Amino acid sequence: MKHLLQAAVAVFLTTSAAMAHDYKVGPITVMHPKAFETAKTAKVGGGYMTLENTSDTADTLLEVRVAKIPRVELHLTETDENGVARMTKQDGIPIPAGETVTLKPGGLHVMFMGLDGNPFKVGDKVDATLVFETAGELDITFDIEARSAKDHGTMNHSDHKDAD
Ligand SMILES: [Cu+2]
Repeated sequence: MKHLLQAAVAVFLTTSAAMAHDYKVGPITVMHPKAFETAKTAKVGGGYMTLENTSDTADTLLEVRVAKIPRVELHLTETDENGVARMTKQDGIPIPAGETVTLKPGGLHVMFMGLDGNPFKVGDKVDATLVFETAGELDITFDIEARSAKDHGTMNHSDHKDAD
């Protein structure tokens, strides 16, 4: 009986953790890392997630490493007064003490570069390692999701140059 109960608890814990799709290292929680499906000819894809820092010390996301993708950068999309959006490479994404930073289309994002011929498909998973300045390294998985109508067209990465 005792063993049965332990097994049931273990299954419950495993299931709820998988559904939550959150990751934790020290005071940093990474929520729902995802990327959208890409066109067959796309060279780049965007990665999004929410980063929460519950400590009273600031941290910085320095780097995202993906074994199977040649280059991964951190980008910020900004729209100027003429409505022209441009992306600039960031040396890191600061996560202030006690604050939550959301990477989303049209703002801060992870840029997966050099996808040529290897598009993201819905249901695929991209294993990655996040490197934080203070909290250290954290293995996460980006879920590839369908691009919703709401997100579509918010940011067009198709003319983004691979070499910048
Ligand atoms: Cu970008």
